[in-house]
Amino acid sequence: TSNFHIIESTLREGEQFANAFFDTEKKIEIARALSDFGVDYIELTSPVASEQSRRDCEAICKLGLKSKILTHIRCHMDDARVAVETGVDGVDVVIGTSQYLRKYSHGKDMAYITESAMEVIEFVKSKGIEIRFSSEDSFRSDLVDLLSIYRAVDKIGVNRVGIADTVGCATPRQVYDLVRTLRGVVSCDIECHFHNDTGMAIANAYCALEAGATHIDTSVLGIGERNGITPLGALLARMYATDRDYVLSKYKLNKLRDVENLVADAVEVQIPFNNYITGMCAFTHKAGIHAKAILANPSTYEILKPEDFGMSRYVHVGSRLTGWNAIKSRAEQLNLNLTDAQAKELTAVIKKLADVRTLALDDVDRVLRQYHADLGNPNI
Ligand code: HCA
Ligand code: CU
Repeated sequence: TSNFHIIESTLREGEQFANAFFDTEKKIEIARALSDFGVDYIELTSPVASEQSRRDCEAICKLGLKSKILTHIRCHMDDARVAVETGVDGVDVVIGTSQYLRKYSHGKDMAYITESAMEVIEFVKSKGIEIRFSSEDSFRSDLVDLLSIYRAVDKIGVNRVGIADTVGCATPRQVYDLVRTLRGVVSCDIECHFHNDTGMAIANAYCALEAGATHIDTSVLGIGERNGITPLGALLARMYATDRDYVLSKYKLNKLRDVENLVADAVEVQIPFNNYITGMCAFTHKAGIHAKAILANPSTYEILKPEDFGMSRYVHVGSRLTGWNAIKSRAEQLNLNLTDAQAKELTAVIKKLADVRTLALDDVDRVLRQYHADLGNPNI
């Protein structure tokens, strides 16, 4: 799983999100932010999608970003001819291989698909540009068909082959099996793309890496067609838990929140409350038992260190579940010293209040200060 690469598709898959509209300036701002963050590749909408899409693709290629720039096209010479003129470092080619797509989308058989794939690949390669060939709806495609086309494109020298769970139907075990099988068939890199319709997109990405995939497609906050794909932040959370040093060395994790805010603003959504790493409660500890252990050693209940992501830990102190260790610690933060017995007594007061309604931090602080002041005036 180590040594994975991120193909960041906010500016391609993400543009397929219902709310997404990125003008040139916004695309450039997002591309710069992603490159600065450290993603390996930035994938852009096809230059044949519209005139402006083509111009934007060219403009982003000219920025000289650290990330390599890709565009995403149909398996078609008309598209390929335009793509290679944009200045991209690589082209991601995709064609539907499932019975559904063959019947209801392009209507082509496997022989035709293979032939046009070969033509497009040879052409893009002849321009000295990276090329990836992917099937669409891979998990509802015939396995023999898939493996034979991947074997053929691997032989003529694609940089990567791709698997896409276009409809979000795949499970981690199916992903593991398919990628494992494919790993035995091709020698090139393997890219995977997972939709999240049934909440599998992160687990599937992880399983793909375990099985030998090398590249994972992400988008910021997971935005994409329908409910989207593997979120960038989620994949990084997962991979940080697996190999912290590698992830820390490669990505500017403390910029994650800025990147997410940038995209959230651009597409007019809120960061979900329970978002990986950046959600409002991602590092909040509430129950007394948790708070006590966290104050003694954060690793007890945290596998992600908030400071590695530019975030901070928060110990909730205003609920009926709050324990005295948390109250004592809060008092210390306010420079008010309490004995254990006093902290316990005060905690009982706070729990009683919090049985009526949860207290805000301000409320707790007020009670705390009052209690402390009263200690100096025992007659009041
Ligand atoms: C789509 C295409 C795609 C392509 C994935 C890829 C998918 O929008 O339907 O090229 O890696 O999900 O199949 O996004
Ligand atoms: Cu997709």
